[in-house]
Amino acid sequence: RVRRGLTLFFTGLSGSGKSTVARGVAEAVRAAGRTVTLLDGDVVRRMLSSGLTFSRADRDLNVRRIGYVAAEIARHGGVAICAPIAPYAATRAEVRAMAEATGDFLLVHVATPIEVCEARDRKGLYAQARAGRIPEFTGVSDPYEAPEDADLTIDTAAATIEESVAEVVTMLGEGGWL
Ligand code: GGZ
Repeated sequence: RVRRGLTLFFTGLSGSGKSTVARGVAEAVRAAGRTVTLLDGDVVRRMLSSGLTFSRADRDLNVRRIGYVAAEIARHGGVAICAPIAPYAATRAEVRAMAEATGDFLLVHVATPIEVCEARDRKGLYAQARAGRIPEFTGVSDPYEAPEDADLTIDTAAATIEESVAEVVTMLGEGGWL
């Protein structure tokens, strides 16, 4: 059976749980027999977008690069799972349009409240941002435009990681992507 390629795009704040959920979903989709490529924020910033800052222009460039690679993966029938912050609605819309030209596109909003992300502060970045040491930090001193076109919204403060992963996997199963 030939299945359509898919770009599964997670968006959310730093510390929202995007990467953790994306990794869990990647594992489950792989176990279902599909070819999966995980384009995680950290790795992309190192391998595809090294040298870019967190200005709007550079974030847009980063997110477009991710979208382009994902769309190519989907063109060949793969599942591309992306997990950048992607704070701007217009740029996400561009990526959706690009990805829908070569396959399917699903947007998952990881809507964990900022208070929770900040309380977790696994890398100490929120504390640094509050102290003014990181100038354009998303949610603190830089915008995050919550999506109005999400195919699914999850909240890792209200559910376990396993439950969050299961919600995404259920959507994929129901839509015929697994
Ligand atoms: C937001 C920043 C910033 C600023 C460094 N704003 O929790 P993390 O550490 O691992 O995830 C964040 C990551 C965001 O990179 P993305 O490529 O996903 O962002 S975007 O989609 O906007 O291009 C955070 C770290 O980089 N980080 N400085 N100023 N996050």
